[in-house]
Amino acid sequence: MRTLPKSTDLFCKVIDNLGDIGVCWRLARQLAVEHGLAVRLWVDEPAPLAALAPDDVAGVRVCLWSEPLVFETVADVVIEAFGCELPENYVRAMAAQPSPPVWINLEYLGLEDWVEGCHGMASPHPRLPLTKHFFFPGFTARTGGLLRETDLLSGATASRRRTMAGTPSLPEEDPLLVSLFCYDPAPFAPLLTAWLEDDAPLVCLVPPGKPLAVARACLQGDAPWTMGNVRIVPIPFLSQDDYDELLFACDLNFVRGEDSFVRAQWAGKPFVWQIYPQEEDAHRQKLDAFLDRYRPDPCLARFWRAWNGRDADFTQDWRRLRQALPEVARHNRAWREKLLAQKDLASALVNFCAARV
Ligand code: TRH
Repeated sequence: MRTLPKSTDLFCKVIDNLGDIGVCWRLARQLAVEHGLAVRLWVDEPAPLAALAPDDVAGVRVCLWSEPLVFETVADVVIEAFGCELPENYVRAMAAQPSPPVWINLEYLGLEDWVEGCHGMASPHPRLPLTKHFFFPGFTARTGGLLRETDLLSGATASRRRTMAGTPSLPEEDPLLVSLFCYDPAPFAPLLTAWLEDDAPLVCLVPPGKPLAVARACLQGDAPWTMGNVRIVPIPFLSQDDYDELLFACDLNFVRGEDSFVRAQWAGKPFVWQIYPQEEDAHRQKLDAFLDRYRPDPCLARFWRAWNGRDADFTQDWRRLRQALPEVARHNRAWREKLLAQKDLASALVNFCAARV
């Protein structure tokens, strides 16, 4: 009979931005709520978590990661998120257990084909009787899958009206509702020009931080900004659950990094992805690798590349994309169906560990 793990220690370092802790929180919550594990989420900087996840969740204890780590027990499953390097004293305690825990290195989302070959690979510790396993989230059955809560789609009752109600004095016509989550080099100025040259009414909701700084740099006066048919409306930073709802509610989502990118795919709405920029343009290959899998309408692929810094005529590219949005939405719903056939990441992780505890 397989033994199921009962407890997990999940270690997360907040490097920059919100993706690392965003992914770790979702995983911690799902392991506790859906798989009954006692989860300790060790994080070196808890402040961003308070904004993402304002409510406590039964089964998840958030603990401050300080060195040397203060702990009493070692969990059955130890997850090192994104190669964050476990505290030395904790690793020694792992090795001293009568039966050592399952040690998982949770990797960043894998986009390229080589990920299948590396998913699940074992790496023995050079000195201690411990083995670390690499676990890659990804888009195929031979990877660890994607984070997806069981009730994500059944609970997706996002109300467009509710989102709209939060935006003051909207235009009379039914505008295209857009959310904008991006990094600073996003070419928002030419996009805004394209929106202004287009006749379609549009409302763009902008969260605080980098997205608002990007928008503000192109605008004058106080928010909210209205220019012709276009309104740019700052919104507060939302909890993850509310942000998910926003993605379901909008007609077009600009997302970035890793976690919001995956959530936009579950929302099944048209989205534009700004990939996390890497040295020597490594991210461009990843973007192309994903486009090869996802195979969207060519005008969307072109728009994504433009949004990620390639040469573009935004006026023309935007007009084409806007006209193609119903088709893009259809394609995304079919893409979502395909992804739904995969096991979700938390279940895949629990199965992987159950075979090894
Ligand atoms: O913040 P990011 O740019 O994170 C990035 C990536 O994960 C990248 O891979 C990693 O290397 C780098 O961090 C260090 O984008 P991402 O991944 O979309 O994470 C944002 C999180 O913030 C996500 O969990 C959604 C959440 N969020 C909210 O909860 N409320 C909000 O209002 C917004 C705008 C986001």
